[in-house]
Amino acid sequence: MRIERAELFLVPLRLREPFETGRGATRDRAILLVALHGEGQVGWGECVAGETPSYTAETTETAWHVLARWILPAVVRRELTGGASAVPPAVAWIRGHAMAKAAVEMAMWDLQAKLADVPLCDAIGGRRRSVPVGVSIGLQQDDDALLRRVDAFLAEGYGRIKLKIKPGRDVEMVAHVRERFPDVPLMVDANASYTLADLPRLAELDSLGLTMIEQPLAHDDLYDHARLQASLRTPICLDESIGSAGDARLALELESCRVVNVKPGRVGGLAEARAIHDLCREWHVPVWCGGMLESGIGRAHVVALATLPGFTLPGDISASNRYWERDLVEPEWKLVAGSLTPLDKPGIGVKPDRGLIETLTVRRKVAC
Ligand code: OSB
Ligand code: MG
Repeated sequence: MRIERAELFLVPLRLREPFETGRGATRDRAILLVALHGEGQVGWGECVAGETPSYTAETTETAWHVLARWILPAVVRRELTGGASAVPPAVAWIRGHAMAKAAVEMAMWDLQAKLADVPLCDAIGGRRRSVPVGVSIGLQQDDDALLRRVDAFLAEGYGRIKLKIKPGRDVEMVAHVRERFPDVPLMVDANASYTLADLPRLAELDSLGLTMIEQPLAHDDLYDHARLQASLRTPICLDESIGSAGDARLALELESCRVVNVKPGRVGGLAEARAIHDLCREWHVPVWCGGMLESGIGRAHVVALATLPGFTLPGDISASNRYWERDLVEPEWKLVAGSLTPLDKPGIGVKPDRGLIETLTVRRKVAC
């Protein structure tokens, strides 16, 4: 397969409400889109890097730089025998920058599926046709505001609630939600804001019937996560700690977690995400698809991934209206009976609204 031309777009998009985690708040996203043109079709990908280097080291600006300077030249007008699976080896010499690489790899998957005239979920081996989803709720002003948000999302049909926590905003806040909603599948995400010294505090979460505690400790601390997991009944889920299938294997061997959050952007693409899914299946460890406040383009890739059989837990894959006044795709992602369903159309299925994207774009680059 041959890419004749690649385009990068930087599209500022304001969230309908700020999203606050233990590591800061986000209101304005800078959506970085990749379009790959080849053999008469266009494949779309989205780079999920944030505006600040607080989740991983990457940012929108580092990703733009590395894409424009090295990743696109490694794939544009080159013979990529094997299509999307030829992308990771072509960019393997570039250390790190998983999100920048993943954007191109995912665009290639879309292009390849479109050329084969099959939906992306079929192209990657997904069998399920509808994926039950949850919602990730940021830190709110106070517990009353949080209870109102939880209530509203449950009313919309989300089947699982994830609450962001941080030191000082944890046990009592979560207990309030649990009291008010005794039967709701509930979990928390600390975004690496605790240390092992907080063990007694984290152990208090054990009595709240949580399905899991996501990334309590530092991104590079598999050892302490294993010590923490040994003292908790609640399963630990790792997010930031898992950058590859190799990391996942280490985490499983060390018993650092009992659940894995898989994000194709974080691990360098759909193939690596699928490798983590396969590995966790062998270990009988459940996985679910995380989200990165993507536009509907990045979301389409995550929905396709979530159709693989091991994704037995609802992911952070919410509908377009949870994030945006107006999404960049047609049709927008809608929640139906607590699920999202990929369209039965080639590739990602949804159509990027090229007119809207061009209107909103503040920076564009063409590589050929
Ligand atoms: O930790 O899972 C996370 C968003 C941005 C960066 C990291 C995370 C998140 C979310 C929101 O929790 C997921 C979503 O709804 O897209
Ligand atoms: Mg997380």
